[in-house]
Amino acid sequence: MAIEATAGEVGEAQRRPNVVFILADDLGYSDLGCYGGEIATPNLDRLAANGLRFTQFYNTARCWPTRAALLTGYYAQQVHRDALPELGGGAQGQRQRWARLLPDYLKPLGYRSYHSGKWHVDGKVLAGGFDRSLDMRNQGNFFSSRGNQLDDQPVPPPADEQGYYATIATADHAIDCLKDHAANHADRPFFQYIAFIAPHFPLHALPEDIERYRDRYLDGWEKTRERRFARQQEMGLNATTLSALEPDVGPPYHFPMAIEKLGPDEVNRPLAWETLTESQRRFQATKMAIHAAMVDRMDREIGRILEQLRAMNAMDNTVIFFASDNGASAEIMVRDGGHDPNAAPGSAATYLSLGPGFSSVANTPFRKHKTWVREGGISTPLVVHWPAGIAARGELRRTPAHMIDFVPTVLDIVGGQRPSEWMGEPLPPAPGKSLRAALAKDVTIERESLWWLHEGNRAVRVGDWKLVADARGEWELYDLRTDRAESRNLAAEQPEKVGELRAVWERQLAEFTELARKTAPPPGKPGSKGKGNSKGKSKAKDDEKPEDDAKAKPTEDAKAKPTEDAKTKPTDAPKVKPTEDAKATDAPNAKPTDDSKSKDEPKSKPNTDR
Ligand SMILES: [Ca+2]
Repeated sequence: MAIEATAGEVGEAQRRPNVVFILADDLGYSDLGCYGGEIATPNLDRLAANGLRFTQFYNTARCWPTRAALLTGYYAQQVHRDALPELGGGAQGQRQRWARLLPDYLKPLGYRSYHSGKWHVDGKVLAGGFDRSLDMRNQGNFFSSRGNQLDDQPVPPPADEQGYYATIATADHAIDCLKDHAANHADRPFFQYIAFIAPHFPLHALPEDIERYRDRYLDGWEKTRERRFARQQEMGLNATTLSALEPDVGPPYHFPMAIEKLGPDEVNRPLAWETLTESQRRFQATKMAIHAAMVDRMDREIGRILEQLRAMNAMDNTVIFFASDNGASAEIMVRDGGHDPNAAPGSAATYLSLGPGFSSVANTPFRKHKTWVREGGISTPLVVHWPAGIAARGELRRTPAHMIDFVPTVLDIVGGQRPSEWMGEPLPPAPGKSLRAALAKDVTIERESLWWLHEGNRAVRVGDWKLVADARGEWELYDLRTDRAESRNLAAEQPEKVGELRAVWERQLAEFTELARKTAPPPGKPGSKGKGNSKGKSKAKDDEKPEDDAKAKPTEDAKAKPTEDAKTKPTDAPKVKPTEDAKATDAPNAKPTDDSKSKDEPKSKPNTDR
């Protein structure tokens, strides 16, 4: 579908800005220094100081729906990339032919497009309109390139992978694309999409990076959270209180075997730090040190990419965005290469996850984590830097905004537009809004609502009101002007407001279902090839291969992994015996937590996320 630019258009293109979107994986709202974190992120902080920070930018709470929303400009449910109650869809869903990615809209303006890092979109990268790609398919071991693809072709890993680290390799490829662009395509603008797999689990980091944070977190999650919140208050990020820790909210999926493998130092609830043993504290602080090291390293590598942009004299007229695909994760599991408790934490032979204690820190000041659509699951930093196009330096932008806004914002900035049809099929209206006005001034971008649904967790935001429910939970109402901590449920006091927002949520659901139904096979009939959703059993789809490739030694947990459609096919979900559940929470000093509470946690759900 390549539409080559004419010579005249290329001349025009020289004045169009380049666009770089840097996406982190499972990074929390407060992990960057410029959002209150103590992790050293000087490069991103500098971008923020010379640009903008959005305080209410949202993602979809999960990897693949966020990437779909980011690159298509549609809610993931509209393009089969997240499940609808009657239709399925999700990590294996395939976009409709009209659901193009941003590079296809930029190509007519002369843009070249480059991808480095995680993909997790359906289809091949180059078919999505990118000219070059490093597809970081090995997301189970940061120290091996095994399974990765260059321009959609497998590349055998070198015999000696000493010195390989995924975050560095991602930046290396991005820099290589930039150098190639400068050498061979300097007359054209570019769109660069850099999707780091950090700081997603497994917690793998370079020893020297971990060393800088080794003892930093020994005073625990409550104190670290309070310090982050205090810095956020100084910055004036949000008018809110600090949410209370929720000691009965653990990982969203239950893997009792993982807890067993990880040993008695693992703690799967954010219990009071003072109740943990010395050994548990050290173990938990070490996990956070590795998380910090992964973020710190990512920032250093971003620094190298920025250096390359400077060398090309491109910093001024390149719009750089930085965000995270979902909130930090409370998940705890062991898969891929498994976990050797005797290996150095953070090394390739270990498989650690942040877990709910320090994930609550990463998501300061908000509640809950990745997969939930509470503010902790769906809030991300958004840093925007563009010296030639943004006059403000170091300012905050308070308008609510969402990943669906990226495509319309870029098209507005570069003077492009979506075609009205693609190969004879009309493009349905897209829900996002251009944020261009908010780049100039701290204005609110008007819209009817923002909408969420993920694994039964659901929410809608209208103005400053948010209606939210955990899966199988009741609707709750919050006033986000003062309560992004979601601490004071106003549903009982304001039943009319609840009804109003609920109607908006349901109408959107009906609209998205109607659109998706046109292109999805009916439930239970997964036969329609190439247009299907996740209702089928086919696990060997492209976007699932990385797991298999990386799975040198499938662990028991990996084997027990429920399928993507566990929700609609309960029989596919592994049975979690109550006794195992109890065992999982039985870490020494950990007060047995009420597992019945996990009514708002999807049980034994898929972990196809990467
Ligand atoms: Ca993610």
